[in-house]
Amino acid sequence: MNGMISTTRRLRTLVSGLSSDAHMWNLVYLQLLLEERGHQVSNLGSTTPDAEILRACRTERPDLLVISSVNGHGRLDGLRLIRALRAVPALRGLPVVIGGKLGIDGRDHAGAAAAHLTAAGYDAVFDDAAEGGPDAGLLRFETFLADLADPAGGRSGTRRAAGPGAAA
Ligand code: B12
Repeated sequence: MNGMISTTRRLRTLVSGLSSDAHMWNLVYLQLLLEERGHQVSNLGSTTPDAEILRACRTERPDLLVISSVNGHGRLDGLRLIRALRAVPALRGLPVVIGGKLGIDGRDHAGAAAAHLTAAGYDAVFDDAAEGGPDAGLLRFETFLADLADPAGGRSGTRRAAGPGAAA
């Protein structure tokens, strides 16, 4: 025993795709990842309208909203969603992240897009293009989760870190 007390908590998370995006295995993957780390998941599925995501956030009061998009429209759909969500006073403090294949152009634009999404209200952005593939983003996401579940744990402090190329 070293006298340290673990304060890690089980997060209640909402996982969702965005309105234009029909892909679903990305959502299943994230659900399994979160559940394997001990967190509770409510999965809203693919092609979910913004209004449905906002309704679920208001009624389920999650600790974290995880948005995933891979069809290339995530930068636009994700921007629209976060603006609507942050306009709701009760949801201004809700931690929200977005990740996946958020655009259809290259790495440079991906960095700028991550900065844009963070400025609009995301706590973190994990864009495969900006990260050079999904693995680095998933690793950063795991650190983000660990920080949120145990803020006293003293990891890297990734909250409000947009990702490569983005203004923190
Ligand atoms: C299966 C598939 C489909 C199926 C989906 C069926 C279904 N119900 O899911 C169908 C045929 C419907 C489809 C349609 C389209 N698709 Co599609 N599809 C694929 C495919 C082959 C596999 C996707 C998959 O299931 N992957 C497995 C999951 C587990 O992994 P993933 O989605 O890659 O997600 C990973 C990462 O992105 C990351 N991640 C994702 N979200 C998040 C969130 C967070 C927070 C974090 C940290 C990480 C993270 O982690 C995941 C695990 O590594 C990919 C190509 C490929 N080989 O990957 C194309 C692909 C995703 N599709 C693509 C496109 C363009 C389309 C269409 C627009 C094609 C068209 N012109 O109609 C449409 C869009 C339809 C729509 N309305 O959304 C492109 C997207 C390009 C881009 N964004 O740069 C891809 C990459 C193909 C390509 N190389 O061009 N597709």
